[in-house]
Amino acid sequence: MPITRGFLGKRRGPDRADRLPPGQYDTGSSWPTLTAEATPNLDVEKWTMSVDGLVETPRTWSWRELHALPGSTYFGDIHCVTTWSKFDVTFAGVSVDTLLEAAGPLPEAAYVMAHSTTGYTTNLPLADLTGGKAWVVWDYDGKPLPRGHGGPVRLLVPHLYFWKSAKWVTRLELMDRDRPGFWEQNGYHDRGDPWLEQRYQGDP
Ligand SMILES: Nc1nc2c(c(=O)[nH]1)N[C@H]1C(S)=C(S)[C@@H](COP(=O)(O)O)O[C@H]1N2
Ligand SMILES: [Mo]
Repeated sequence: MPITRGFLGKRRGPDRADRLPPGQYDTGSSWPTLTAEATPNLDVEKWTMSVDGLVETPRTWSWRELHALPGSTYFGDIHCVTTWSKFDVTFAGVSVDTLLEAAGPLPEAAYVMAHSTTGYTTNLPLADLTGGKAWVVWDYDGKPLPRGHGGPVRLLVPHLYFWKSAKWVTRLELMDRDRPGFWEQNGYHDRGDPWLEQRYQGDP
């Protein structure tokens, strides 16, 4: 079948249908807000980012110190377990690799609990936070991250369902075994890979 110029002209990068994990729809330009707790008014002068637990050297960065680290940007898609996906988003901040390298994970560290200032938690395999797959971000589309979306700072783990991207993140705790976070205790999957449709406990 001949492909017309008009059809090709509408395409941006890989086929958008191929970028939609099973059971997801494209939310377009809208970006739903999903928050279990009250949105905090986080003061960056008091906020700190820590990496602790099973590490050689527990580390804590102030807002200013975090911004002095080499920056890193994500451009791509995000996927929420409530079935919306959003294409072509840009976040900027620092790679989680940079923070982990500074703290030095111990050999027995295999899982991480991400903690928010609000008490929200979510668990992840350490391997899902390394290798350029996860960020601590404060900038969305070239502007400060909106408060409702976790501003001034959130975790970003875009290859997993978005509940793993803890808003108002303040701490990454390295652990030797997996422990369920907030949504995971409430029936959601411990890993949450959208391409495997790991939505609930018991899914593959
Ligand atoms: N602190 C905190 N982080 C959170 C949540 C939350 O309720 N509290 N919800 C999670 C869920 S279920 C999703 S889908 C995304 C929603 O992010 P958004 O509101 O920016 O779309 O944040 C995740 N991070
Ligand atoms: Mo979600």
